[in-house]
Amino acid sequence: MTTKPPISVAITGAAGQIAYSLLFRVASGAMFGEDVPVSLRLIEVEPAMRALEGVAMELDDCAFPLLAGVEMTSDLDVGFDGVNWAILVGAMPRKAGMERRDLLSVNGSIFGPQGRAIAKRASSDVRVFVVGNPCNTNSLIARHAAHELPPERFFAMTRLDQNRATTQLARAAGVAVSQVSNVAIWGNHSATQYPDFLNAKISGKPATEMISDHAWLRDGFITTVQKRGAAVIEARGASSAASAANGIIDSVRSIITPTNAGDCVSLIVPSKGEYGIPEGLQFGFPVSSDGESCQVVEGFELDDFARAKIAITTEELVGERAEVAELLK
Ligand code: NAX
Repeated sequence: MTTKPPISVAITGAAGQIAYSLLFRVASGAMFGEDVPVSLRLIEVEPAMRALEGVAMELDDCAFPLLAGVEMTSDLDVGFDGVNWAILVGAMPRKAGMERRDLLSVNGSIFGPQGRAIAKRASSDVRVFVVGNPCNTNSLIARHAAHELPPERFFAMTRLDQNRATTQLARAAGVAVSQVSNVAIWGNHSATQYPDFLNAKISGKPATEMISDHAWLRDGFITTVQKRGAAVIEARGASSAASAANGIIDSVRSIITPTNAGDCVSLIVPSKGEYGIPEGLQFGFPVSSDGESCQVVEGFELDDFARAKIAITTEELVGERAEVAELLK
């Protein structure tokens, strides 16, 4: 029997498809460890509460020994009360004919109030991990709305992209995925992201030494990773869910666990101007954790090709920030 106090985790979009792959793994101990109880706050919009009740029934029916409690609510003040982690998955998907600007402002009306409720209600050690798209800018909106909290508590997800890139590199080199390290995803979690092969390592050596087809690295590799989400939708008829949930588990674990020496994890964190990225953007960087806090890893080699790619994704994020400027005051 474990005697550790439970970690309280709020998850929005809890009746959605990513959550359906996520909640059961969190409750089983995959996120915080097999000796750490968890208490779940499942947050949904009113129309999804009935479906959420069904999910909660299934959590009951698993009889997870680590699951210390499940609460369902559409009230943000209740949902974020005392939580140690806020995992923000629910968002408004882009609908046909919707401009990016409309999408950003609709999501502003979700992530602004959530940020404020987190600042007001959550535990003083709260960390916020944003998945709902456009996740960089949604995490920027939440961070600004929760200006009482230190900015470095706000993260968003590029880990699914890192994992996708890792598998592509392993396949190309004919090695196991465990041999691939130091894979960074730069910038926006969108089709402009830059998956970095130049600094990636395979069996401890530069990926560019282990993969001779450099034309593929500069083109096919990058576009495969950038467009993988669309390829999954095309094949499955639905967007990535289990792999996204897995990315969330990997991300949180990598924030609370020291990073191996010489390796990095891909996370979206606030820019302090590293690598010339405008300060304040929520930007995908190579990051390392000491188990308590995360730092952008300095010293990555960026050639002209990489700089040009990073400039494109930076420009997109600067544009998104300008479009939600009203929400950042
Ligand atoms: P679903 O549409 O299956 O589920 C979303 C759920 O969120 C719904 O149940 C909806 O009722 C709920 N919701 C909407 N607004 C809410 C609010 N204000 N408060 C609480 N709940 C709310 O989408 P799903 O496939 O689970 O994807 C969720 C989000 O993850 C989407 O925005 C999606 O684009 C994003 N993704 C992000 C990824 C990343 O790497 N950062 C990858 C996967 C995914 O595409």
